[in-house]
Amino acid sequence: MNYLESFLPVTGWLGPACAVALDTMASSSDAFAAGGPSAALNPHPLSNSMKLTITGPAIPNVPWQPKPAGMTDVVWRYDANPVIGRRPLPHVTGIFNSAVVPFEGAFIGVFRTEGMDRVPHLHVGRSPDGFKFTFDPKPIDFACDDPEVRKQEYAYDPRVTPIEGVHYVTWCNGYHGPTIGVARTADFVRFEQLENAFLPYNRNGVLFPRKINGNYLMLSRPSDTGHTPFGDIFVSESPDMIYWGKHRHIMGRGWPWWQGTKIGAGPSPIETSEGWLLFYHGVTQTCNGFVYAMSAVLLDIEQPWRVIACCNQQLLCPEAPYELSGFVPGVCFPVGCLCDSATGRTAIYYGAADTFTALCFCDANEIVQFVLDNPLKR
Ligand code: BMA
Repeated sequence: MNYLESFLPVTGWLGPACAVALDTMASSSDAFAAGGPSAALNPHPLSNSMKLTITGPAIPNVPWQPKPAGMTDVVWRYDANPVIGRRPLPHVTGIFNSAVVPFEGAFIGVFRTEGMDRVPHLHVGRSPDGFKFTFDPKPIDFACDDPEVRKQEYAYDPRVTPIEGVHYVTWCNGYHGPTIGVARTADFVRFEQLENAFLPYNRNGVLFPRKINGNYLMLSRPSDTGHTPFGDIFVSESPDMIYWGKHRHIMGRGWPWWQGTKIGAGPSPIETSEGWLLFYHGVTQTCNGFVYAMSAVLLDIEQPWRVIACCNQQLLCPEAPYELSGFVPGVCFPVGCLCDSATGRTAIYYGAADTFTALCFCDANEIVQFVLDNPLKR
């Protein structure tokens, strides 16, 4: 067993019957006694009593595949991955780290597209079913009256967040170094670019899907100009999506090893009765470079800088061939998430090896339970 495998979910914990509703799910934390100093010993009382409620759209046509028989992990891959393969368009080396949302009964998204010069741009893509996509051939032409704001040396890792009927796009925007670009659209045809949210250098700007106490909230990860060897998740507030302040630290890199180097928010958080469910990436450094994996954390609803419980292990890490072989081997980078509030069925779009777009699935009920039962002890 290598050191990464030593943090994988313990085989045999849930067994084939684990895709059950939260209120009927039995917990067994004993299996985690060997999981290191952060292993949880006491299951959260939600296990046997309450039913989780999820606030968000019902997405009856959410892309979905049931958990494979015998699967003991709480996150499982689409068996026909990747959904966007190598060289998906002429003159395009890859489309990855991209966000998808439900739109008018189908799906739409903003996609990181890299050409033969490897400079990333954002394109709109559409899908009838969330599995097969077509892409606008030209990058998004953001409308913006201020030429200084419109300067965009590159654009990558977009997130799309609907708030009060408007879709906001946030991305890593090249303005004398990476910062967080912000735009809004009503129709995915016209995009209005707003002020960059922060001074450089910053990455992984992710909006909450509603105002909290009257303000917009954005997660971000202050960084440097390169392949940043550090990084914690912060949250900032804005009354108008222009001026951002009240910066609060949410959580830091460090322990355990899978997230020892840096962490960053993934898709927009999902509102649940147990807190905001945030999927995020964590990075560890190896003798072959960085390895990117995914986990989940629950944040307080009204004060999301307060962590209710952070999972004590990664939930998805590079194992599949398309995650291990590509431009940057060893990357699972979650960016988009579709959660059906009626069932908890959740599809997560993640970039694989900075080359492909892949899908994985989970039950939000089960993830919340798993995080509560297996919290990181810092
Ligand atoms: C990060 C970002 C991501 C990328 C990841 C792995 O710093 O640049 O876009 O997927 O590195 O290369």
